[in-house]
Amino acid sequence: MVRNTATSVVTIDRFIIEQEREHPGATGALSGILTDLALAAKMIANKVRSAGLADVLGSAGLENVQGEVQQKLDIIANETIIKAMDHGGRLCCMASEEAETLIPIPEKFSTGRYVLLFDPLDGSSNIDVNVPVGTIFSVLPQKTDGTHGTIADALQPGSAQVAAGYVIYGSSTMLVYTTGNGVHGFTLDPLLGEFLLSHPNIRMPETGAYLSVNNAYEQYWQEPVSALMRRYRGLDGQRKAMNVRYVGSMVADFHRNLLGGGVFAYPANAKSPGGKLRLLYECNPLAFICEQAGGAATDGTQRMLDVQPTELHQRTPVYVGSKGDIAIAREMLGAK
Ligand code: AHM
Ligand code: MG
Repeated sequence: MVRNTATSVVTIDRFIIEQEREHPGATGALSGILTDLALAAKMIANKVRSAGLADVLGSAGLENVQGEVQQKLDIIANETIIKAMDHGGRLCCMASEEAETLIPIPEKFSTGRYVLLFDPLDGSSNIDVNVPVGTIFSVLPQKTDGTHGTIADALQPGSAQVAAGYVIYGSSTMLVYTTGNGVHGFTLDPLLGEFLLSHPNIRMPETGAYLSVNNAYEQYWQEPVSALMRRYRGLDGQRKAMNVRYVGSMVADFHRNLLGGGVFAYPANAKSPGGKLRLLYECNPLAFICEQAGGAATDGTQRMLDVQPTELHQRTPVYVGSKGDIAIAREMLGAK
């Protein structure tokens, strides 16, 4: 008897359309945003792949072989996303970690009812040493009435997100996203140029093996944070020791912990009293994904997704990961 052992091949486009069918009232706008983001991700992946050749082709500020001026990769990624997303008629505005103010939709294009927030290339200082970097995105519904969005549309708590995701440019390129209906991962087949469903319905283990934190800041942490980290590392005898794994690229550290279980933490410290990472472009999208995979996230005082943002580039402390381990953080930090 010949058994069919083949698993079905599902492209991201088909998966997005099938998910949309489960929502009879859907207009297709959100699906269109996700499809366009997948295209932008492929374009950025191409650039990241040849980043090591930047010196050969011409370094920043110099002309490359085509006579074009080379730009830094995070600026290129930023422009790639803007160009892929501004003309689809689905967005009312965008905001990026690389842009100081709101990015408007040009007058010549029609607008839609969604807001896109993104970090085009997180961990970009790692590019030169060939460590994975990532793109992070968050989609919110427009809450004001005008055709063009305002800052109020971007300053919504993470619980208002209708979609969030990230792309990791690692040993393979993966796109992971949620629309509030589980977390699904797609791996880019470089020959086909397609993202294929490789990690359907990702679930995060209840407790984890990995702790991702920059221990160099230990001397600047307040005592409850130090005590929490000692707990995670098994030094107070209350918990099995976690392994410390810190790449310095949030997407890479988060991705490992999402699949294997664990905690990513960037606490406030005396040098960065408000934390370092951005609420809108980094912490909220990853918190949404984490919750959807069965995990949790806190800023050390309350659920991350409940924080009311007050400014576009707001920074926040963050503890995101396996539910059981974040419960320990909440208890030891006195969070809600
Ligand atoms: P960036 O947005 O400027 O790239 O900074 C964000 C990065 C994260 O990816 C990473 O977790 C963190 O900064 C590392 O910071 P540090 O070197 O202070 O540990
Ligand atoms: Mg960043």
